[in-house]
Amino acid sequence: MRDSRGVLSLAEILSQPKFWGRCLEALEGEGSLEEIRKPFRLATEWLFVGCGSSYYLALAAAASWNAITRMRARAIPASELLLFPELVLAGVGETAAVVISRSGQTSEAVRAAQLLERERNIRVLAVTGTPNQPLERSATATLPLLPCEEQSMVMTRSFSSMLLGLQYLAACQAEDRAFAESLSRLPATADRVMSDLHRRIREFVMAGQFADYVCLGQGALYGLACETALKVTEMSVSYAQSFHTLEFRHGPKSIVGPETLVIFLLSEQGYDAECDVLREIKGLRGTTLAIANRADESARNASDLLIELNSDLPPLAHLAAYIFAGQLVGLYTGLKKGLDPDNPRHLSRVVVLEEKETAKQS
Ligand code: F1P
Repeated sequence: MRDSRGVLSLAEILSQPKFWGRCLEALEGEGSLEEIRKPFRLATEWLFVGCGSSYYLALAAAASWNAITRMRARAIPASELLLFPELVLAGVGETAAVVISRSGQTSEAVRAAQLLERERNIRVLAVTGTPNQPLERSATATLPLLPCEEQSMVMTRSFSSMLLGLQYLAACQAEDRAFAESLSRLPATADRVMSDLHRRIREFVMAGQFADYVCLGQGALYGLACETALKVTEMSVSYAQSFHTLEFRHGPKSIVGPETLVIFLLSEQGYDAECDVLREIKGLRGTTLAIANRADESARNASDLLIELNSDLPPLAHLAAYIFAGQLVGLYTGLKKGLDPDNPRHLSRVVVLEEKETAKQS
């Protein structure tokens, strides 16, 4: 009997470069998304909302929105808005919200959209991989993304394609044709990065013995570091944590040993300071996997495995390609442990809460 464990996730991970190409083509076909953006034209600040992977996507999307549109943007989990609306909405100006959900059915995400629209007069843009679901019906507008058609329980290409869709929208908002153009060149770059990546990660995971996993990133990469930790946790039922890279020194580094795999998502802007941490963790005999656009000799020497994107695109335009390695570490670690990464234990594809549960929250 052929071992079908993880087959769905591997196919969806490897499909990302081509799927991105199709998603961006479909968005470019919509022009600069003027109709979609019209209801939000007065907004001076943006709130990005989601749950699980979609919250970590919101973190990366808010950072991208800040950088591309120069408008104030922040990310919060939907539950925080439902349980502490005053905390989240205190002192806000003319605000627009983006609610993200692969399924479009997650109760907290749908309830958050309804609270913003109906009780707080804040217009919501829905971003989802599944059309015609409650989230879309609760929002003022929906980003016209290709359906993600993801069969695996865990989010991989839905995560990265929704992030790209929001980066494209930010470029339209900022009338930044050059950034939109650089996004359209990303699929080719990603295809090259992905070409032998899954073989290298599989060999690295199979050769290693890890008890703990730590994922580090700064700026827009922090959201991807959180998602990397979640992928390792979900797909391999392993203990994984995420931190801002330089924060790791302030206590958490006490866990480091040879069986600690520390995954560094090295930015270009913070490269020197982040590489100081990489060298320090290598000095503590941690096992290090570093992902960078281009690395120097010293980073190469401090990495047990180094993945370079070698991209000529602006840093934010190749942001999404930093997620591949973490997705593959989660997948191959799960397979190595005899698990099925397509169906992590205890998880459901969508977290649907009974009405009373969400009512009590409002
Ligand atoms: C969010 C989510 C996923 C997680 C699991 C449960 O779903 O938390 O991130 O992997 O599948 O649901 P969604 O709101 O994005 O559909």
